[in-house]
Amino acid sequence: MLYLLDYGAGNVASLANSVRKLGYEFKWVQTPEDIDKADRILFPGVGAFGSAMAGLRKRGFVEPLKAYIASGRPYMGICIGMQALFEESDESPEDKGLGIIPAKVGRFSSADKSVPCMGYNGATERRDIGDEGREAYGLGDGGDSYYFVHSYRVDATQPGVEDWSLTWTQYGDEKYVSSVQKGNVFGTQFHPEKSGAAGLAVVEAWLRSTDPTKGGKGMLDTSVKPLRPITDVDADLVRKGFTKRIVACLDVRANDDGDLVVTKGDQYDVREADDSATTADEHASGAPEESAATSPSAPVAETTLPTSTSTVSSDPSAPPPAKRQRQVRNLGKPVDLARRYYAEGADEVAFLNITSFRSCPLHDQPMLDVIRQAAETVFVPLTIGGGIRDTTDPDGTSRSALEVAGTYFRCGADKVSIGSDAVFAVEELLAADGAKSGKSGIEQISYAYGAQAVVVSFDPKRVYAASLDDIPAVHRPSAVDLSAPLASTPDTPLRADLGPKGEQFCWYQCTVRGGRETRDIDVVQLAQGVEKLGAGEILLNSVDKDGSKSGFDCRLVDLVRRSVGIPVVASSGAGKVDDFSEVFAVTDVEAALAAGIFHRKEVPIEDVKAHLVKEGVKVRRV
Ligand code: 1PR
Repeated sequence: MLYLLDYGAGNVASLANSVRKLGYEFKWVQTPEDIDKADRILFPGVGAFGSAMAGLRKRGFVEPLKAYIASGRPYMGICIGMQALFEESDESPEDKGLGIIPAKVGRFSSADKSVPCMGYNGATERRDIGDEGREAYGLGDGGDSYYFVHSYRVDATQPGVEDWSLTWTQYGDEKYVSSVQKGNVFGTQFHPEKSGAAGLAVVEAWLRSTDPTKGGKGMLDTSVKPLRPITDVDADLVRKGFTKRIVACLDVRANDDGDLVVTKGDQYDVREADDSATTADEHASGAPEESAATSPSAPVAETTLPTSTSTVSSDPSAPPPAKRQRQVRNLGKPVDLARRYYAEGADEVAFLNITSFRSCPLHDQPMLDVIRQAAETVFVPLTIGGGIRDTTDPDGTSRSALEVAGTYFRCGADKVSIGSDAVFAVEELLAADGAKSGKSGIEQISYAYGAQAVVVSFDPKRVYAASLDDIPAVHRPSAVDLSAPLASTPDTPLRADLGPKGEQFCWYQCTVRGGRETRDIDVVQLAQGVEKLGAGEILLNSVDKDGSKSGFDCRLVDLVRRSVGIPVVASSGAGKVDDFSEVFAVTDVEAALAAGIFHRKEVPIEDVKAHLVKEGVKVRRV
């Protein structure tokens, strides 16, 4: 029997889904005795080295696991499941690893690149494994990309790893071990269950070869094959192996009939344009369109699913509404669209819950089902945002942001995205002169699940000024000149993008509650604050550009990208394929996200990727 090892970490559902999809049955390791009983073990390590080893120790799995590996039965470890094979990791020096591989895990240097490393990259064979080895491990023709998400890595030139290295990969200037194999042990630093078809081929190859009932002959030992020097491969080509990511984003909310739909706004207004009408939210609360997910003043009826939330009554005796209401734009069903984007080549899918389900207990949240169903067939990373904060169930049960996030991870989300609460946390950080409280959702989720699992979603708005002197002194250092090229690419012309009255400057003010409420901090303060608190990525929207199809706000993207060492996703304003090549050409941003043009099929993801390839930008092939 195949066993999957779960030590209470993040998203292990996706690997389970991929195994099921490939037609294999499995059991979860629940007790140390299960490890003894297993014929083969798959260890989907997620999160941090320290919490993984602590989780194994707490459950009494460490010694049985060592004995299992020593017995010669097949073992496949993914990410932390591979790193656990080493003696130790700089991530958590006090927690010893399984000590199977006589080397240690170190940290990526952030001098020349973003850390965590988050994205798709190739895997170059370290040995002459030939067609037989490639087939045994599902490694394809060498042109495939796999999803990596990690801050710690095994230096490929470290003594002790040569005997074990199956493939290596380059990120920035560093060459690291991307898969290991020796005897009955196989491990990948990348997540095959998040790498589309190329990754599923790796899982399938291992499952097939280790299954005697399907003719499997056991694991092929590639460690006996001749070693290739790392310098054999053109380093420049390999460096370019790290791809830019294209992210499809789904803003999800309840429409007026109570159905969960993907919607899309213009400057965050998600209702159909109709000047003579007003919004349901205006009827209900006197407030303009908003993200009910974060609004304490949101009407409860707006939040209730599956009960109808319509404010238009079918009761003939009910008083007519004061004004005709504008309908929430309905661009499709969340899971259907996510599947479509996966098939079309999206490198990631983000779901932003922009409605509120505050009358639902956490475990009945409709978005959990959306993630659960999407994760069954979408094998690229899934992010969920909206409402990741401390909440209270209707029965008074308190739910911490950590518990909310953990619930989504267990359904199949890889990352959670925090919006309003991140702004509040950074305000507190600034008020405390940079002293961390340890209590914010970002800190707690990052500590438990790793920085790579915590995205912060920014919703900034431009504040225009005719001169720098008109900008408050505290925000002046992060003001931008809207007529100048970018600091990172001063020789590349960038069109002027002046304010409505010809203003030459602006600063970017942070907002909360879906862009409704401005706060007195700027994007650079927010970016540096969330990085300090432990966020692993920034999803950078722009209220001004949202839905405009006028291109990304490259000045904003460059400003934020230069202020932090974590990856940034450019979002809002994509209207054509050139907008993607522009943002990648003039900024160092790692990924670009779009919503409206993908939903309306105006610009297919395939066209974006084909255009980027033509422009010399490396992207994942599908
Ligand atoms: O504050 O932690 O509950 O998170 C709320 C989340 O919901 C935040 O991530 C916030 O950005 C998002 N949100 C809230 N209200 C809206 C709204 O539209 N009314 N959506 C909203 C944000 C922007 C992007 C969009 C890009 C690309 N929408 O999600 O996908 O702008 O669009 P485009 O390519 O069509 O231009 P919390």
